[in-house]
Amino acid sequence: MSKSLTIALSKGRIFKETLPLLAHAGIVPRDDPETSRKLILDTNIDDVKLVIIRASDVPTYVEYGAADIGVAGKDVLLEHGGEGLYEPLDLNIARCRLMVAGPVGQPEPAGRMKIATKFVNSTRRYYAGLGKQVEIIKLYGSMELAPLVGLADRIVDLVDTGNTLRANGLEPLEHIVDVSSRLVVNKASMKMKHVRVKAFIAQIAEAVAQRQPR
Ligand code: PRT
Ligand code: MG
Repeated sequence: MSKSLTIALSKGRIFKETLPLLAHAGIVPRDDPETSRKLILDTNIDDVKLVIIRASDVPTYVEYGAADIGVAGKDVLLEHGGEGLYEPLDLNIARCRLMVAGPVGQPEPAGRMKIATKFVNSTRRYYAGLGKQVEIIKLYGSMELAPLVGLADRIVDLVDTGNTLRANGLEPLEHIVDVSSRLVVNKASMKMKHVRVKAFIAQIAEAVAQRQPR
């Protein structure tokens, strides 16, 4: 197995917030995924490449070894299931909260509530833990719309500033879990590329520790 490193990232907030951490490890991409259409980015180091994929695909690429390392939100990892990969480091970036939200001032309806979300597994676990029977409606985006059009009583979504909820007449109701992005590592890469992967993790950990806590 070659000792090259492939790192899987999504563009947008995770890419932006990971860049300074990579720089601390001496890795600088040669292209900007926001402007380039390339899906594989070379870096200043010959055998280090970045693959740019959907946030929710990162655990799959890393689990199957298409990437040695990845950066994924805890929300995504909770949905994917964590058994197939290592999660050695909390990067403390792209932070937000997974929450239950609903229309402002609307009390909980009697009977089985309808909950719209793309976080089906986390939602199921949360309500099972409360011992509440709910109907989960899987959506792929724009969850905020669901209560406005009568598709659901509540949504489960990520909240940062709360502006998206407010703009749609919704309010945060229950906090499910704090979310931040994690470094994930392929299990075989951790063994076969041990020295290189360990050194990389140590450099990223140092960069995280040096950042000001938010
Ligand atoms: O967009 P795509 O479908 O490709 O995938 P994605 O939405 O999962 O990717 P992306 O890049 O939007 O998010 C990547 C990761 O960033 C998520 O998996 C989270 O771990 C993390 N993150 C941090 C967030 C937010 N903050 C966030 N605020 N992801 C999404 N949001 C959205 C939220 O879903 C809601 O629509 O922003 C809106 C709420 O923000 P506020 O500030 O209005 O509360
Ligand atoms: Mg998005």
